[in-house]
Amino acid sequence: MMRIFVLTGAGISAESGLGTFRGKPGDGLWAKFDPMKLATPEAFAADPGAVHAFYNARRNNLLTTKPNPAHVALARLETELAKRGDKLFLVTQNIDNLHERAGSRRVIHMHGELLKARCTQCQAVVSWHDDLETTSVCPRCEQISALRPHVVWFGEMPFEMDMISDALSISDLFVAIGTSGSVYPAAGFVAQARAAGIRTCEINLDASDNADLFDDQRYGPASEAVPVWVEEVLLSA
Ligand code: BV8
Repeated sequence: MMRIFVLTGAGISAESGLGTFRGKPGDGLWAKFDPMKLATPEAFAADPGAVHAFYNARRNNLLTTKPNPAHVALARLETELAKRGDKLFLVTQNIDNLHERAGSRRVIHMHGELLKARCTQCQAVVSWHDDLETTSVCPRCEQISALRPHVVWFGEMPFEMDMISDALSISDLFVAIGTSGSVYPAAGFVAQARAAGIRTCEINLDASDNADLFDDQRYGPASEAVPVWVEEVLLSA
């Protein structure tokens, strides 16, 4: 049984019109927001309105975008591998739902999801497509001003780390797509794979911070490079 572990980052959604964290300053959404300052519990405690505005702008933008061929290719890879009794384990750092909308059935959102809100009182996680405000009411416990975006901020523990680590340790191939390799613990997965003797491949627009840790590197826009790579995997498997 062949097991492929794929980690995606902001770069896979760039061609769908979503900003990346370290892209060119001033491109689109990121011109007016500094994610490194706003994606923190401290920022939310100090100025919840500003953090809500940051995520509301991204949520509204997300609802106007669609998956690109890279997302579609990974959904096809999942289906085709399953048909042969092989397995794709897809982990994304992204909080968008483009993998799901492209047809991926199993997606681990280690940094949470933009279209969900979490109640800081009752911990309920609810689907949320509208603007979140300090006046928003929890649909479960009806507490006012207790809802936050269901995303992992800097300094917070990413979700499903045990499951991710277990899946990585039994994989035959680790592929990082569209990630700068600058945020931990996700950026540490390639070193964990290498230590376990697992082959590693990076697909990116250009070399990431930890490019030298990858056995193979493929460069180009994800919407072109990912479908080509998927085709090769399916022809060779
Ligand atoms: C934690 C959700 C600990 C919110 C995000 C050492 C060890 C451990 C931790 C740390 C450490 N040093 C520092 C830390 C703390 C910190 C960290 O790593 N800081 C960095 C800045 C150094 N890490 C954390 O805080 C993490 N938590 O460590 O908890 C802990 C332990 C015990 C108990 C409690 C806590 C939490 C990190 C998660 C933060 N949340 N997102 C939101 O989205 O607003 S991170 C956010 O930034 C993204 O989710 C993503 O993970 C990251 C950005 O990374 P990328 O996805 O790679 O995006 P980027 O823009 O950087 O790169 C885009 C890439 O795409 C580029 O390479 C580009 O070339 C490429 N690209 C562009 N266009 C295309 C393309 N590729 C292909 N095609 C294209 N068209």
